[in-house]
Amino acid sequence: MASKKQILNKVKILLTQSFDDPEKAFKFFDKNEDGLLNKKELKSLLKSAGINGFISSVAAKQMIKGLDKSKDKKLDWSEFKKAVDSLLKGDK
Ligand SMILES: [Ca+2]
Repeated sequence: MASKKQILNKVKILLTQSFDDPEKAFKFFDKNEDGLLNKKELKSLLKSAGINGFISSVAAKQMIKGLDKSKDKKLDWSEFKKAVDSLLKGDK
């Protein structure tokens, strides 16, 4: 099973190589344009990063659990940005 570090590294590669900035990535994966990334949208982000099937589902759940400060089971831009900022800085 892919470790959290490997998953985050794949997400980092996707964000830095496929998008000019994290906000564009956020908007791209926010398919229903409600300004939030739900589990399904996050899963498609993970799939684009090369994380498939069962793992993408588990990882999406974990990411929401860890990052969703407002407890609405979705990530808003500030929650997403905070995660991306620390990811790009290489923080744990
Ligand atoms: Ca959305």
